[in-house]
Amino acid sequence: MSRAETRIEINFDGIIGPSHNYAGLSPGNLAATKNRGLSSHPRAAALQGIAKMRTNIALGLTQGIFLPQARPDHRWLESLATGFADAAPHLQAQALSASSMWAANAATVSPAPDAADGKCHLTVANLVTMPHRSHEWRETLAQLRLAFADPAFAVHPPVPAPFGDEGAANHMRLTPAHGEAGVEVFVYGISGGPFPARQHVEASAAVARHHRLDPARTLFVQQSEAAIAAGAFHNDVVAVANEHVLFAHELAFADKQRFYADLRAAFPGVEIIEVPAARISLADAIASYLFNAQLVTLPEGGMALILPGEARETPAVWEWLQELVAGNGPIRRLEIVDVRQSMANGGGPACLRLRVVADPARIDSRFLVDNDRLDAIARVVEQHWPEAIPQDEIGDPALIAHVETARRALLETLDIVELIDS
Ligand code: SUG
Repeated sequence: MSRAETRIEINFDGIIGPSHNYAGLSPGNLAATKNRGLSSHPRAAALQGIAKMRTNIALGLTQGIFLPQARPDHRWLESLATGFADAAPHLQAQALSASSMWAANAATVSPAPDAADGKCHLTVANLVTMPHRSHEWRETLAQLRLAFADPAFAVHPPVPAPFGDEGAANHMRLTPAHGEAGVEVFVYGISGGPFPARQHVEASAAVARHHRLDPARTLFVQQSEAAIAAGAFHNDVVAVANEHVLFAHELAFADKQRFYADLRAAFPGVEIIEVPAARISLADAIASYLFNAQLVTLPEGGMALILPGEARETPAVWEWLQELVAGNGPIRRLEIVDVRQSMANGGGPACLRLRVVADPARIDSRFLVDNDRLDAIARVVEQHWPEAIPQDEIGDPALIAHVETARRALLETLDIVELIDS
């Protein structure tokens, strides 16, 4: 017997793993390369992530989690015919990275109303451009297959290399309301000056086909080379969409006139809020992560931007935001969160979450959280997460034992033991 689906947006945040560190592994990500070599603070990092989830819950939003992956990734090292103790330092760092915390790069999600078969589709990102992220997909796939095992979902393995795919960070959806059909926008790069374009159009097109999207409601848009060259290694560093609102920097797209025209033709109700470069430079937008805010619809109506503290500290950005909320537009509220540990690796509030529009009753409830479950997670973090990781200690066997024990304790506490050896 079928029952009515109650489709809402759920934000799944990656819990920041115990091996969080600053190895500077992502060229083109200015924060990560600038902070290379600093000591990281995994415990504070994970607690900041938990506090952000509590902010979402306090706003009345539904919150989910993804678990940290097993690090170091011994299987990946084995496939390179080495082990952690013997591996070259750069391979050790790549095997140990906690980068799966940035759940916006876990997968691309197309909600059921957009797909010809009426299923919610998720395609795991291959993340092939950066070695330290190229091995995330296997555990991500296992985790998504567990969380979204219900036949309401179709979980696809990654598209093959060499076509780079970085998931939802390069995907936007515009719709009158989350549970209704929408227009899906896939943003790809071709070149970015000295930096790699991580999202390839061939990958985006393959994801759209897997998701059985209607070509009339699917757009492929090139990110501007200037944005990538300025440090916008993903589209979600210069643009974000929610329901009928697109919020973007003037220089985000290669041919914005054409994109805006195509978008208005496909969805006449769209409201485009563009930030002029004369008010906020690309450099300020990227340093403050203004566009890496979570743009969310509040249960009482209206939208809020959940911003990193860095946005408040950047005068041009904060001034512009004050004018935005004082006006009569859809964005009425600003919430500031402290995710500095993640920000120092180039990951803001929006990087840390994957949006899924679905009926929560269809999702494995172990992946949904309320404040009590967050309390339990925080207790494990406080007890087990390393307080600090100095960069010159990442090869230390004692540290490795520490992070492996910590992750196991979390999975046992949450009773998600299937993923321990996934
Ligand atoms: O892929 N940083 C991540 C940040 C990802 C942010 N995600 C979104 N914009 N959606 C990246 O560049 C740095 C890790 C290190 O250098 O150790 C890192 O991988």
